[in-house]
Amino acid sequence: MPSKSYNSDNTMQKILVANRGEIALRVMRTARKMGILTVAVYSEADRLSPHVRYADEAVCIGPPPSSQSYLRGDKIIEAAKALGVDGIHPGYGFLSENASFARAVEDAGIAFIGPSPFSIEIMGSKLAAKAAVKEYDIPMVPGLDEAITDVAKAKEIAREVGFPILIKASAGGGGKGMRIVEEEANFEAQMKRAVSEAESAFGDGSVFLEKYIASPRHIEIQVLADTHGNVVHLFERECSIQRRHQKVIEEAPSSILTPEVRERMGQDTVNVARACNYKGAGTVEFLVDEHLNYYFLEMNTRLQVEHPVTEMITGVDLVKQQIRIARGEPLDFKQEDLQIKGHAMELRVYAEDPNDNFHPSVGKISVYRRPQGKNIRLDDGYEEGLTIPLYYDPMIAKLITFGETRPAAIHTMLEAIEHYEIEGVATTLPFGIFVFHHKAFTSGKFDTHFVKNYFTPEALEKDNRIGAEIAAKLAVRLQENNKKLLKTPGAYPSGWGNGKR
Ligand code: MV4
Repeated sequence: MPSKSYNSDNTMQKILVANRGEIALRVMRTARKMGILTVAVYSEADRLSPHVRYADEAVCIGPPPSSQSYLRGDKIIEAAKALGVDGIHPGYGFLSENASFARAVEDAGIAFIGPSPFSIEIMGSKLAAKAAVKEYDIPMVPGLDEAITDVAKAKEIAREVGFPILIKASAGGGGKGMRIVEEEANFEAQMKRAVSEAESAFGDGSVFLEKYIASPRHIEIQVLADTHGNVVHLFERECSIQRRHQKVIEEAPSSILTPEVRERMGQDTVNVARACNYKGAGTVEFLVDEHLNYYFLEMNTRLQVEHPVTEMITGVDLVKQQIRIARGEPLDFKQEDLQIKGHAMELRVYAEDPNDNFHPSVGKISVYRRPQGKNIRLDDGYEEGLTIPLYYDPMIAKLITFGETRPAAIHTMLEAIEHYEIEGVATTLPFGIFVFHHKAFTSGKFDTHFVKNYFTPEALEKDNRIGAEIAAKLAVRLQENNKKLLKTPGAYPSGWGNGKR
């Protein structure tokens, strides 16, 4: 079904970005570099936002709540038609994995810069995804990969698979609707709870069973697929440092994969993409255990928050490739042209207070000074004097650093954090200092339980003192050093422009 309005004379002149904040800006920067005009949409809460000022044109689409603005696909398409837009980039979150929206965009004769509604739909259901990849021999967690409601039957299967068992809601996501069952005696009660929870939370009580992997690492692989049958993977990102299913720190490559396992996971990722006739940028998520056994979990059919670490180690601009693919052009490179160069870290800087259980700390950013320098990339969506609205995700920025080695990337991250000044709201910057100093993190011996196992606000206090000392020493060193270290204008491995507007 060639629903694309693409033809070789039509190179996409104007793109609307159906998103806000840092990701809207990030997409528009690449569009501009490619000579494409940009259209921003914004809610009444975002009138003064950088993404609105950066765009060539901007349209207000409604009141602050997402349900009345950034989730209003109809209004967004209407604006796109009125302004003669020929491509819509959805960013992440909001409408990015909404198959109906993707379909409505294409029906309006506009290119959806992302996969087909068909791929989005399949991968949107964990069970459909498992069924789709079945013929490709992708490793999956032992269990039962179909919905089950019969408790007695489920118990029998659980016994065969072996405890502990994880019951997952088919319609769940982000850790919602999961229940661990440690032993057979608890199975019936837990399953009944899981079903009724799934019913009330998702309106769909179907659940499935998996062996519970107790201390996994979360490793995902980036994939790009064009409309000419070329599919390549861009290696892995490790996202094990998360808090209640919210990622906080990501890196590429992972410190534990061997070249051999990386190669197999890459091949499997390409096959997952082929299994759903994928097109565009996507990510395949795996759980990896302590023996480096890995298991396919799901596929995310969007550009991910943490995509910059992949860009840093491969030199590929993922948004540029997304746009090229949407225009029907082939990928710029082949698998054998890609290699991992160096190491990248990303810290998500949230307006949340790590001293107060990561409570959102929205309000006005009274002081905002960016760290800058070689090997530092900052993807942000705010400026000094702006207010962080309470209506959306409270992420202020992504601080990304690069190094020849993992320790070098960590070192540069700690320096960058020290030179990042944000006042007026509490942020996760101190939490970043805690993690990047922690032995379990620096040694690479950690799993998805890192935050729960090691983090306390008291540990933060100690780090703050160490941080102050480091900052004082650095300031002295810098003066002596002729400001060379931190004032060199951005030099990314791939020549990334770090310049803000
Ligand atoms: C698991 C698991 C252990 N065993 N599945 C959490 C979110 C969802 N995408 C999958 N998740 C998990 N599935 C089995 N069979 C542990 C998790 C999990 C997790 C996964 C990735 C990153 C962080 C996590 C934190 C807790 C649990």
